[in-house]
Amino acid sequence: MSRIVIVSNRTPGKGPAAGGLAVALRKVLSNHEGFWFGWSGKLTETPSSKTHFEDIDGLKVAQIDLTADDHRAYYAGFSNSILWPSFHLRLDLATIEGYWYEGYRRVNQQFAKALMPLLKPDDVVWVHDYHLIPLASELRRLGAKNRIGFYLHIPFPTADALYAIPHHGDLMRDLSRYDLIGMQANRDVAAFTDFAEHQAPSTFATASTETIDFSKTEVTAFPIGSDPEAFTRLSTSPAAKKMIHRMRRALADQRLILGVDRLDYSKGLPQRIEAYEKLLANNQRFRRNVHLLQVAPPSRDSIKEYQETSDTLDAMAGRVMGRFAEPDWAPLTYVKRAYGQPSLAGLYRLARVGLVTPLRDGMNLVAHEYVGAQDPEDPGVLVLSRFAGAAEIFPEALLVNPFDTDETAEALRMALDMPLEERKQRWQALWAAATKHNVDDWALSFLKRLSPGIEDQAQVDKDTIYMASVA
Ligand code: ADQ
Repeated sequence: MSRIVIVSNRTPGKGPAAGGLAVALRKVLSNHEGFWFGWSGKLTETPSSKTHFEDIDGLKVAQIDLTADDHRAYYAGFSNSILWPSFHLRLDLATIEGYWYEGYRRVNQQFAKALMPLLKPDDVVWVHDYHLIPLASELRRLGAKNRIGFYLHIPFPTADALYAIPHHGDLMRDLSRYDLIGMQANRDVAAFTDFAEHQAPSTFATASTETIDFSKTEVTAFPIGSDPEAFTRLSTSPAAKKMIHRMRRALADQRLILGVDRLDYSKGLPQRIEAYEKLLANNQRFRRNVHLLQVAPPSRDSIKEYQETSDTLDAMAGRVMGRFAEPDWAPLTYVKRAYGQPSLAGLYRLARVGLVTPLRDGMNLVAHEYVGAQDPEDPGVLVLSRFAGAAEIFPEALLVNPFDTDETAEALRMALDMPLEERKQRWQALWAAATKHNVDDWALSFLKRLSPGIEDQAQVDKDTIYMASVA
């Protein structure tokens, strides 16, 4: 029976998994033989070829350490200062340092060298995200004949943004060494296909580029989701109720508009605050009876562009406070710490408006989680960027162009004024889409496409569980 090997930049840690994705992938590995491979989180002075094995609550994990220099070039450098901004179409925020690519390549080679001896010939390997694009090439170079799949958790760039990435030809050739590539949305498959079909040579290429053969690689959208039923349960858990109680005491009869994001320039936070400012400026009647809560814990804060986004947000939140606050009313709260899923579920459930307005995003799981946590008898309204992958499956949200803050302000007004019947109708459609695209089915459908034998295994697992439960 094939084993499943999941590879990602970081492996899950001890304690409860932080997100639906980690939970779903852990579930895959509890139903199948296999292990999770990735970086340990430890930095060493000199390169080490040792792999550490650990059993974390029944999950088999294999980890390697990286040197601080390699990690900087691979993670903060090439992955998050070149690939992340370019894939999100923020070329203005990309910083290009030539040597980062060498570090990125070296780390992928180190991953391959450590993983290769652990692989059996019929193992199915599932690689996650932009940090590890070259991994299949490096494994194949060492002789791997396994089925290898790649899932991209961020959007795929348009061709001209792709051409701005150093070594984009190598990266695309690397992608052609996978058997299956999963994208977040149809939009991303279209962008990939556009490159694959035209393959215009880079303006800066010194030699004419050889056409890349994508004929052995299947590229398909596998829209990721959350576990909406788990969020329904979480939203009435004791921790959620405690959060709701705390918030109700603070809000009294103010309606809550909620944003929940990692602090990242792709999430459109300054534009969101500007839209809220316009809502208050244009509609005096909302003053004193709405409140915006933005939860945005810092991420990747060693990167300058992330610090600048944080400073911009501080200044904007201060401006809105200065313009509208009264001694007994604050228009917004901006919280820079992360909350666990039960507390988040409480906030989602309480919020009349879920404001999810990234400038560009893969899927965006906060949108799914917000839908999952609503009270079916009194659901809130999702205001969603049309540039999030989620817009493809949630047309019943109020879709906005996040760059147009007048439009977002108007959507906020509509959401706050929306009658209960319309809120229910829209939410029912969103709920149906969120459950259809749940994260467990997402993981299985990717694996079944990568290796059709997996389906039988899943069925065997279900039968075994059934037989065990009736025995
Ligand atoms: P992220 O950019 O991290 O994910 P998102 O999908 O919105 O963004 O959230 C991922 C998880 O982080 C969710 O479970 C959410 O609850 C949690 N999270 C976000 N903000 C939080 C906060 N302030 N406090 C606590 N938890 C928070 C990337 C891509 C997405 C893609 C996912 C999965 O950017 O587009 O959908 O991976 O593929």
